[in-house]
Amino acid sequence: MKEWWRRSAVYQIYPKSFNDTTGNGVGDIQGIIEKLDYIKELGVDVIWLTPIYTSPQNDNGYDIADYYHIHEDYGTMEDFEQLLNEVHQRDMKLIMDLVVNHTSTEHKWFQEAKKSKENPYRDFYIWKDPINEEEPNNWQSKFGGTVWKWDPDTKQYFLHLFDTTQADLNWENETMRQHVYDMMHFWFNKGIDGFRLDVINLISKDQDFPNETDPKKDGRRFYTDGPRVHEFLQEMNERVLSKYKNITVGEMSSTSIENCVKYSNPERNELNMTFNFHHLKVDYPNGEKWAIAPFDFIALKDILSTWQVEMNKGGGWNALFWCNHDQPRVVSRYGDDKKFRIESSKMLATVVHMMQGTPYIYQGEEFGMTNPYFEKIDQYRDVETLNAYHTLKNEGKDESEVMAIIQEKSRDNSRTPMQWNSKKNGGFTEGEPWIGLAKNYQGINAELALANQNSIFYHYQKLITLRKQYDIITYGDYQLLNKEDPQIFSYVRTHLNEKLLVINNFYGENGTFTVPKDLQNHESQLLLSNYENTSELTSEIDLRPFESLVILLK
Ligand code: TEU
Repeated sequence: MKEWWRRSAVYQIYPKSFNDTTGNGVGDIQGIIEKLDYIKELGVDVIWLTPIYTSPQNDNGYDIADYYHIHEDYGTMEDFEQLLNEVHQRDMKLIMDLVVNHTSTEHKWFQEAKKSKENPYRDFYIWKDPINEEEPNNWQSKFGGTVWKWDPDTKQYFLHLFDTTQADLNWENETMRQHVYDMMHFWFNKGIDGFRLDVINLISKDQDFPNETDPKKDGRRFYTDGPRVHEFLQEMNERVLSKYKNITVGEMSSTSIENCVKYSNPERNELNMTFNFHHLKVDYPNGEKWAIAPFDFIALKDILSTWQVEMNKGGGWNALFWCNHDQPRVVSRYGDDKKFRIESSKMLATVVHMMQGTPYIYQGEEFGMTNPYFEKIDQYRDVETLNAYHTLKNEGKDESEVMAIIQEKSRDNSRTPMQWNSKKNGGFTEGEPWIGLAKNYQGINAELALANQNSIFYHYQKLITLRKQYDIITYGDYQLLNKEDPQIFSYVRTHLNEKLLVINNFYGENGTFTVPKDLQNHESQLLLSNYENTSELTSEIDLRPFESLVILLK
């Protein structure tokens, strides 16, 4: 349990929206280099870069056309090598995004594969004949519509779980797998420190490709945590990962705790840790993303807590996070991005950073960036959002209703440019940004945050410092308190003879927290709070709106 990454924090960069040095409106690698001191200042140990490989950018780089080259808007391989070197000089590590559930249809493997059924690359992808002149089954794409795309030349369908230009790789094919492993060696040999593995739990499909019989379901049960996924990851570990000192985090779509224990328990030699998304579905009414409902607070506590306890029990390890490039900004979602933006951002940060796992911070989260509240569909860029817009319209919803949903749910909520300062385009670009900025950038930006010792930025910095100072944050057992409390999320961590009490008021009203009997009469020390003058630590603690307290008990 002593591995370095268990007490690390990771910073996620979405290069397209991070920092543009060329004026073309798109972020680039030199832009990242320019900001490394800023990232270092936050205190993180690792940087994760979302895909920077050659790509037609239909899904902002998750559609890779060439794993061995840098996308031209981002720079060159020399720029990348410089970045890696500069990251290492600052004593940080760099992990890349490994997208191997699918490639772009522009990838040369696919270009070959579609030439004929006999092509040696044909079997790198998943092709099926029509059944009764229709799609081979009724599975639904994550981005809407069928997962099957017809190829008129060779008269077969190919599978795409995501966009029609993201063709799923056939992991049953050993040669294909070897090509993936070779590519991973290439990047490790350049000196990278690991990978975030995109939707890695979807790579093994039920080879019968059964029809989904439940009309409420989309077929995902036939490829999520599929039959051979653990075997494939163990093979990848044996052939590649075990040969380097590195960190791996798997992105697990619709997964289970049982599987995440398997993916991340070190004894099984698969990955180091896993992302799951169950805590980010508590605002999906009836499991539906494209609809609006207040979040279910009790469910949120229950889900996060169950994962804390069960992953620990099974020897697995959680990646902790609220935000990434696919999620709306958490302060706009579970916090209050107007009246209590600062307090609620800090409170939310505390909730996950004091849990067991490795925390991930998504660019802009560290100073409380909000959703942009774009009003028109032509301000959105994301393929999933645009598909959803048409689907919702086709269902008969009117424009204002559809836009209200998209404002809350679009992945573009987190993809607007980094707000560096109050200047033109928030200092992101001198040109025309590829996607607009949130209008609030003059009041919410990195420069302002750095200039104020009470900013959200320094709260994150303190959380990371505490993680380095107190073993209990990394190793302590977790127990949820007051499960049914409709306002307060409190939990206690226990390690050796210490306890860490974490109390969070999740709402904009005052509240009271009663310290459980067995935690009273301890010597207590306040490690962190999100208000300047701190509350009195009695057995009944009065909490102000979104107040958050971290208390060490001995
Ligand atoms: O996302 C996987 C994924 O399933 C989602 O988070 C997805 O965005 C969501 O289900 C849509 O509602 C990963 C990447 O993070 C995402 O950006 C890519 O689009 C996707 O894989 C395909 O590579």
